[in-house]
Amino acid sequence: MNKEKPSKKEAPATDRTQCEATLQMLEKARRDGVKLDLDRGFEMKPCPIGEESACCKHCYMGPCRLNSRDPYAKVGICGATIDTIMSRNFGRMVATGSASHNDHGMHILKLFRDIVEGDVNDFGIEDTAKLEKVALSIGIEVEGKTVKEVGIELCNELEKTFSNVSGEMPFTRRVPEETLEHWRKNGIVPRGAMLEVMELMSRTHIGCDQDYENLTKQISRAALADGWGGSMVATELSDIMFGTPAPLQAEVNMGVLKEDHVNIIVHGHEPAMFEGMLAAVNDSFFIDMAKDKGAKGINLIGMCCSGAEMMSRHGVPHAGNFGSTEAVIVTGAVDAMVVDIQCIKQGLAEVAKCYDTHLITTNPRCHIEGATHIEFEEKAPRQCTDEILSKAIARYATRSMPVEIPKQVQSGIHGFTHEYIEYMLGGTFRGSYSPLNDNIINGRIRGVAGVVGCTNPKVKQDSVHVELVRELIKKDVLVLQTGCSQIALAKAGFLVPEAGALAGPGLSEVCETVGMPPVLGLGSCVDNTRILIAASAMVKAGGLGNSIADLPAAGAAPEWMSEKALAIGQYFVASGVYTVFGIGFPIVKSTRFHDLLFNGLEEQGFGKWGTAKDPVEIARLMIEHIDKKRQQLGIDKARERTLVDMSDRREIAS
Ligand code: SF4
Ligand code: MSK
Repeated sequence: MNKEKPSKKEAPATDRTQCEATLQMLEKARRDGVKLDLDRGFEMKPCPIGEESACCKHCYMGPCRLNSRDPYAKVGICGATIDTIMSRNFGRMVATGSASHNDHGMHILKLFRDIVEGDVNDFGIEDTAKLEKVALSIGIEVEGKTVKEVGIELCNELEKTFSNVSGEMPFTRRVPEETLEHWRKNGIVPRGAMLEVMELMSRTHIGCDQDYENLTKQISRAALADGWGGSMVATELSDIMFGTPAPLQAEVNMGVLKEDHVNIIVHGHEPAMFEGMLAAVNDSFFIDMAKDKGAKGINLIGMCCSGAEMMSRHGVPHAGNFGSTEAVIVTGAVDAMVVDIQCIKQGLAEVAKCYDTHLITTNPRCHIEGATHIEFEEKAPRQCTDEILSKAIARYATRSMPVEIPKQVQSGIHGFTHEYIEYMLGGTFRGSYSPLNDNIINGRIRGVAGVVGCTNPKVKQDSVHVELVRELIKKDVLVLQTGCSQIALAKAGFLVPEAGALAGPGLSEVCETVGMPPVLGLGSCVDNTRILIAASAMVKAGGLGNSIADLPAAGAAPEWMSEKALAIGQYFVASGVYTVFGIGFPIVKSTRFHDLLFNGLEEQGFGKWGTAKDPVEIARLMIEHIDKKRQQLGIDKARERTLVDMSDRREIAS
């Protein structure tokens, strides 16, 4: 076993995570002498200048370090000011995040084209109704056309999402008119994602765009090319190919592992390989092979975002979020961890080696030193999946590690979508967002919050997510969730209708009437686009203003870590949403660029950024914003009346 030396000063493991299963595994890893990311994160001392983005290495005259305590005291060798340096650094992070989601979206589009053109036969079109709806939403006529004809037209149109060099991205047709017009006036309507990311990279080169305000426009444009571009393509086409989720019951946390089964975990972001694995594990040939080796069956489990996506679509059990991917291997029960792209820690290779687990990479865009690479090809998925199954079953037969599986498992309702919210609140024949808007206008629901994003070992895993959401629902704010945040709340038992009891009086009444949880899980991090579409539908339903910026809504990523999270944050801000990040923000305060992001953008009619570490403070900022929007809409008094009425009714009833 390859072990790292334990650190001399080890803080209690209870400081690292709120998830009891992860805690148990962290303690076991420490006993086994294996270092996990949760400990590495607390031990790493970040460079204070880098943490605030006050340094630049965009050319080799530098690197140049500015003083974040006195940010205007000096400039870089080329003369770049702190605002130029920070906006370029921030822009490059957003560019990377947008590139990641667009890369994902482009591969999904390629698979979709291969399916409709008949080049891939192992996957098909599951949701033809959604195919037509999406086509119609961007102006493609469907009347009298075959699925193949509509599919090809949709491919041709959506390809422009990536390849356009002028004009407007196809899905911008879904943006509320006033919001879109505002983007046009400010010159930030995304054209094509490749162009927007390329231009942002080019403009951040030494000696190019050295006006942080002008650069921020391109940062917004590249971010919008993510949310209304590649991410939206990924979500919509994945639904069409693999089925649009609808609420279902699913289990979350490490207790989903089974000691007497072959356990295979799939972790990453693209659904195709996971779908391939799902088909393969149900093949009786492999089930018999597993039984021959003494297992009771094959247990396929998800983690992180592809896990959230497969759980939403098919109810596949989920073992945990980003902060638990190394810890789960410590169980000794994982026969194979199979990964594709994004958020896959290199540290997994070392932990997998220590616990004799197969770590298998499957995607040509993501190899990991020390992992076994078995490439997945959509045209022949079984070549990859069958080899993985053989390896996992063989590892089960020769398990040499003691197995310790935490007992925690939490059942909850997952698989909400913007389509289902419309149906759930409006009914089968009159599906509509009006009932949601009505409940916001009458004040039972104070507003809507998107709480999303990663976990980050700089803070106790899951704790900020859970306390923030607890606070929001207590104050009658309906919470929409995606990604690793959704998994944190699922583990904490919030994704069940009974959690309505934790909500304030207005929200709990709505939850009880509709039979829904106060926290709705919408899937993976690319599925944040479901929130954008829901927000647009709320604007279109009427009564809450004319643009997304008018809505009593706010967003948060309280334990963010990835560049994708920053791109998501920026597309929400540019779309009109106040967005609060926890942990910290990579910008020096008291600078003009900071002021632009945290105040100026709102004054220009967009959303704005906020930041706070404490979950109660994040909730306070979000609620203050929601209340400000209620006041601007003139619906603040209605809430007071409704809540007084309800407490009166309760008093009479008791
Ligand atoms: Fe320094 Fe300017 Fe080069 Fe950046 S671009 S490293 S600030 S000289
Ligand atoms: S996986 S981007 S840690 S949500 Fe989408 Fe989770 Fe954040 Fe990765």
